[in-house]
Amino acid sequence: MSKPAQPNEPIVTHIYTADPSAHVFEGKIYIYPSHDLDHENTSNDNGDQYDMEDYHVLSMEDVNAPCVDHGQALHVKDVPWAKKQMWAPDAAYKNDTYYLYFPARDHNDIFRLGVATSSSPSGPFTPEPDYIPGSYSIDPAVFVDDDNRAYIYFGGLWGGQLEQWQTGSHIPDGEGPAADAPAIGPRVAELSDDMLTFKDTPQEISIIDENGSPITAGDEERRYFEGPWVHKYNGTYYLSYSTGSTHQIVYGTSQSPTGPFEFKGTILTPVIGWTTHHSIVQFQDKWYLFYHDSSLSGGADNKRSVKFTELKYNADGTIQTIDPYSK
Ligand code: FUB
Repeated sequence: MSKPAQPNEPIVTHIYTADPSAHVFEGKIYIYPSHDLDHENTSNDNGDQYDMEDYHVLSMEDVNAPCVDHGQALHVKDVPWAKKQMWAPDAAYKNDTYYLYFPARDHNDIFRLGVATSSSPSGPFTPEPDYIPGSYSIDPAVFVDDDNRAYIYFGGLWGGQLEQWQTGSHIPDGEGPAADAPAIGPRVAELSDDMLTFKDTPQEISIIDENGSPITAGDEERRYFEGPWVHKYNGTYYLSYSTGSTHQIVYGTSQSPTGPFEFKGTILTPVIGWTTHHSIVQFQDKWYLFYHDSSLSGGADNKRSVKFTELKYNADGTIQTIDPYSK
């Protein structure tokens, strides 16, 4: 019998896991992470060291229970359009079906988003034969609103190739904007009723400061890098994300699921390892932050472990900053 989960400790230690997307399905917490491989890779800005091949689904009966690994839920060899690098996934439930959304490089080395389906939250998942038409870049996150409309958020800079899609078409040598120009925003598209395609062309989300001015590309403490996550609290939409090069999880709020989002502050201070990636979920009467770090591997960027901790709001709806290593 494995040990009960503990806040700020790896929820599993028999494999490396990262990029956790947590949801409550069928009364339990299900976690959809990346599955980091235990191999040596030289790190570079293109993210070649993140060479993952499959997904495992994890679950916890509650936050004090042992975490269960349900085994392999999808492998890249079973996805006809995908070549390599199964990066951060997410899952959603609608139409009596569980949907797994995932990025991977296609056979032209372009990151695309795929979807796979299952009748069970733990999988296994059956992939659609082709990627979602019109999809690109990485880190899909799906939010199903109270009115049952579903939105997919995605995009990541550098190895995630978002700079290559600023015009909406693919420009392989596309570069980021000047430091004083608006930063590149994540993308959002409403999903079709069958959850398998975009209803419309993805739109760029604007992230603004308290004066209504766009956050600029040079503002690396606040600008969007990767790992979008949207949740709703007291009727307000929260978009949280990684700032990449400054290694924080930050957030903004909006009255619309498509923004603009006004920048509010930091949720998670930097963790051990280059990447930071999270999700936020309500379970029973508390809210939890799922995140990863590289502590178990002694700091290897590409060998991360999923952890969780309680997330608390202030009375005005702002989120209290979490330092995962504070005693
Ligand atoms: O795990 C591979 C990539 O690293 C993810 O897609 C990013 O969000 C970063 O965590």
